[in-house]
Amino acid sequence: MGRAPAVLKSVLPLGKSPILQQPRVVTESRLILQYLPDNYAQGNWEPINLPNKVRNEYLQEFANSTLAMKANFVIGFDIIPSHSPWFVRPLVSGMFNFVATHYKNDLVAPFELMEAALSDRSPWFAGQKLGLTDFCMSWPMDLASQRGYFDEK
Ligand SMILES: N[C@@H](CCC(=O)N[C@@H](CS)C(=O)NCC(=O)O)C(=O)O
Repeated sequence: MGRAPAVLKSVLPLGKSPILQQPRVVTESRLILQYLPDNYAQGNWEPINLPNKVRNEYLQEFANSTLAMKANFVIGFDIIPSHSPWFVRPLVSGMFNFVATHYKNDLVAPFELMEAALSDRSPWFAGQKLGLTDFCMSWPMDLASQRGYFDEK
């Protein structure tokens, strides 16, 4: 928090990134991700049939709410010890590593659901071809990957 350049506040009072500025201001990553294919992908990211459409709707919501929320919970507790003064760090680590581990375990079921969603027939989270859902998954999964919240093997 507080790391975004102050100039962003001139576009959006929250001063957060990402912000799409042209041809009009669009904020919130989910809306930006929707805006780009709606205006530039010429239907290429559209689900190819009803089952893929239903799957897309569900997994997009899952990525942006369930998965992102759980991943944010883990990182929220995970970084507290390294941001606390050195003299209380052992105590703080003892307390917050415990909570972070609890929330890391809470990610196991969502990861299993994601694993089960992929198959030879549906190799993308969007279904039979790449779509918006795959990009929505990328933020929480990048976070989880960089922080080592799952076994990539
Ligand atoms: N719900 C917003 C979240 C925006 C947000 O929290 N952005 C973070 C980066 S991912 C930020 O700008 N952090 C810098 C800061 O808070 O100063 C979205 O999805 O775009």
